[in-house]
Amino acid sequence: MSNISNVGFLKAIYDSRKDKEIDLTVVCRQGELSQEEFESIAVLGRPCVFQVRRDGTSVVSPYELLQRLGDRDVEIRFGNFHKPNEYSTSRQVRRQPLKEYIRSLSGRGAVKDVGYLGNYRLTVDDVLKIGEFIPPFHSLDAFQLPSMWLGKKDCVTPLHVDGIDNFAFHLFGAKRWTLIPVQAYPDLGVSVPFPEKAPNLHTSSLDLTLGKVRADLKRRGIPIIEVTVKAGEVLYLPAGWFHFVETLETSLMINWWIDKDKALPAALTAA
Ligand SMILES: O=C(O)CCC(=O)C(=O)O
Repeated sequence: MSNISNVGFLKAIYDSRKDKEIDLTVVCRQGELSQEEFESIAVLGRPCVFQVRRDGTSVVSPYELLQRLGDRDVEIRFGNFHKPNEYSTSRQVRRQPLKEYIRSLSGRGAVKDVGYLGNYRLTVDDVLKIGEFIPPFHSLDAFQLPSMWLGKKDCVTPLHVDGIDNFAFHLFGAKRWTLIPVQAYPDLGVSVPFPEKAPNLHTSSLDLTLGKVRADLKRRGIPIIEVTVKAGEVLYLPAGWFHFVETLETSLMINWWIDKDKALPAALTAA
């Protein structure tokens, strides 16, 4: 067991929740959420999956992405980016035209050769070129610039927590999110790799690609939730939830984190 690090919002979130019962259901809505419903879920710090529109415009194709943003160069992650101890610190990055990367996704290359376009910063205008993937419930100034996550089956992001609220729009494909609540922080072998630059990024040394690690967590009674999020759906992931993310099929996700200097995690505003 390690102590919780007093860096970023995590200690405050942990303290506000450590004695509360853990609700392990993710609210999943086949449709939109009203502002009131969202607020009632967010103050409890509960994850939620919903849709922003049901007219088909919340889904795009790789071809449309290529048409709209394909001409730029992007940074692709290579190497053992799925290994917890190497995550963030020793991954390699290569610049490549986005259109080439998109084409490589339909080839037979393995993820280790094709790489993962993870956490690539976009502008709001870039997002609007793809579609109306702007988060609801907050004003746009409360958010950092959005990030794009594009990759093929088997891309993985290891277990970590960002400590700020997140809206993740899934535009094509599907991802499985494994979620562990903040109450388990002391059991997850956590460190803070960049306390100055990214005080809310806390990473776990547990490799959830290994069945024995998952089995051990279950044996120790650590709560784990799995939720698959598909094209057209948005995952609202409140600050405090550790997440391990597996790409199940070629996927595009655009996420928006709240800017830590502009707004607190919703669950802390209720305290
Ligand atoms: O989709 C991924 O691979 C990781 C996404 C993530 O960690 C996040 O949105 O916070």
